[in-house]
Amino acid sequence: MRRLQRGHPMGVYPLGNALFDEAATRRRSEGLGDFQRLGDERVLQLLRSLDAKALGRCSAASSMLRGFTASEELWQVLGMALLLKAGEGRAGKSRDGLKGGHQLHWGGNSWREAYICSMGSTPAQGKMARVYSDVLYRSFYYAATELDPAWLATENLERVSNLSTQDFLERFEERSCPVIVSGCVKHWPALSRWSEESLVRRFGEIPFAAGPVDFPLKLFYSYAHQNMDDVPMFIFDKYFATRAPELLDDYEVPSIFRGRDLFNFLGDEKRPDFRWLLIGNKRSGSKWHLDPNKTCAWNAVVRGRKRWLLLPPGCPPPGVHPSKDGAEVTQPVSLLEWFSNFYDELKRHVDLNPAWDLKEGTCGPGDLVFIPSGWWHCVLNLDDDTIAVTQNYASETHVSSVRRFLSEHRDQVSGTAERDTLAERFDEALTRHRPDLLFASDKVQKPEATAAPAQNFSFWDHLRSTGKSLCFETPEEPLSKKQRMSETG
Ligand SMILES: O=C(O)CCC(=O)C(=O)O
Repeated sequence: MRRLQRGHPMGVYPLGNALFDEAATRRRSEGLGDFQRLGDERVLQLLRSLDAKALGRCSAASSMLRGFTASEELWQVLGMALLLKAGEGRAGKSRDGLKGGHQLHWGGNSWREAYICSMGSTPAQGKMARVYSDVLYRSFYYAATELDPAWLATENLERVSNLSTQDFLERFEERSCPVIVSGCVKHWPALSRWSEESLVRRFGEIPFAAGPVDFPLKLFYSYAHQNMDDVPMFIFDKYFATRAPELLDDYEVPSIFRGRDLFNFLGDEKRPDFRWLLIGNKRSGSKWHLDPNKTCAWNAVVRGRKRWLLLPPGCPPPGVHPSKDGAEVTQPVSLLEWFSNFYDELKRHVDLNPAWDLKEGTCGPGDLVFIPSGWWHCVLNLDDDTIAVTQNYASETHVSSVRRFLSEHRDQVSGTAERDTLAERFDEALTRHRPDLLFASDKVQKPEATAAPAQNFSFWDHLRSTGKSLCFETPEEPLSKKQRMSETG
């Protein structure tokens, strides 16, 4: 059994624990009043429509509502709204004059505490809610469970070093094989220049994108060290080259990729987004996905370690649901929830189906992973202050599938405001600079990579194949008689 690192700070427990508390049902009905008939998800949904003041008033009404209103998801939305307004203020386009209004400060250990402190108030401390709810407990459980060493045990992603461009092309890119190139970027100045301390000194007030909001870097690190999120936010910023151009002096495109990106012919302004800075703490990371526009990518680690899982084209992992046309990918669970509930299932499936060629590996500082076009991948950061740079590119080896994607799936083209015309603009650029490729790829038009028939797993497949429901296990503190009989407030 994986161990919890701590108990829920507001006294929320899994629903099953209510069996041992005689007063649980009465406390719920009295504590929720007219809302007692609603399921927990519905109650939470109602609370989502309240502002911070109303949430505060509700929380004083009963211990049950104290538990519900402490839910981090409610306060994260409010906190992110503050960040968005601060961003509008910075850009000088705040509609409601909030420029110079409340800024988010990361005081405390949670979005709730941060928000309340940012408003100049002090969060109420101490009183535990003693609420039994899987809906409320679930995110805390995945935020507080230790990583399972079994998730990190396999290393079958090929690892090479000192690779020439020719070798790389012949052995990996042309064959669509992922690989870790050890020490590929160990000479980058970034390896000695980038860390929390030095980056905050250089760029502490500069905003970087994490999810839908921009965090000033200093605030981001405060958040990253002290949050209770099951999906910790991390910096994934495509604008870093304009926001902090000095960062470009600290790294270079590795020689095996240099000068081979055909999208370069479009110029920096017109090409699709292609480079990102990534900074995150342990447990943050990227859910299963495919890279945009059928590009290949490299991802180089500057600090910390990243755990990689990759699956070939046409092999979506269990718990991940691509739509029929591939336009949407739904992974309803968080990354850690996926590892907790689906990793073992994937391993069993891989044992039975050799086409599901699961590759697993860990990259450390100076290492780089190559992700071929069309490969599924997810990434878990294993250390605090994990920093990486990633770039996507379109090269000669897979230009035909990129061209086909751009012209046949225009609505799925991403990373550019002019998605409808990217196919023609790319072809024009190739006509000017590499007409040979245009001609060759017109003739080749390889069929889409189909290493194995696509198969989706549902929640019910999970139940059928494992016989297990998704359940939480938690250590329970013994209840005192007083707590068992405690009344609603
Ligand atoms: O480092 C990460 O979190 C993964 C980035 C990634 O997978 C991507 O950019 O496609």
